[in-house]
Amino acid sequence: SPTDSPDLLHMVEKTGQLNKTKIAEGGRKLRKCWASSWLVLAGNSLMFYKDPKVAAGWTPASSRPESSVDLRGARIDWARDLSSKRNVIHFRTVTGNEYLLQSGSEAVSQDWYQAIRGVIRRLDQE
Ligand code: I3S
Repeated sequence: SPTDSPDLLHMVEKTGQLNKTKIAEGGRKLRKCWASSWLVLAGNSLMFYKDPKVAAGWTPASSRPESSVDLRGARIDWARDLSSKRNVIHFRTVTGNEYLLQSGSEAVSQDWYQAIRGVIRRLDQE
């Protein structure tokens, strides 16, 4: 967990707000429930918080996320038939948990796509 991993203190790659919904758990389809979420990409993990964490000195070790996914072995692509919304990222963890991430801004979604894909690729090479 983040609180057990002091290395994460130095490894925050990206933070920001996106719309998020989980669409599958262990390969089993879930009903969509879109909600705004504060994302922190750090180390091997993408962490989801209810509220933005913008205080000076904040680190992932400072507070437990609502949920967190291990990006090792994950797959990412653009959601095409999975939502009527624009700029929707789709990713799937090795355990079969699937999420959609969305922003009204194409640039914001593109930046997140590249950042998450970068982490997945780095982990693939380890
Ligand atoms: O894939 P779906 O079922 O069209 O997803 C829509 C629904 O989850 C809907 O909620 P209800 O299940 O209460 O009707 C949401 O309000 C929509 O946002 C979902 O579709 P989009 O295309 O926005 O992901």
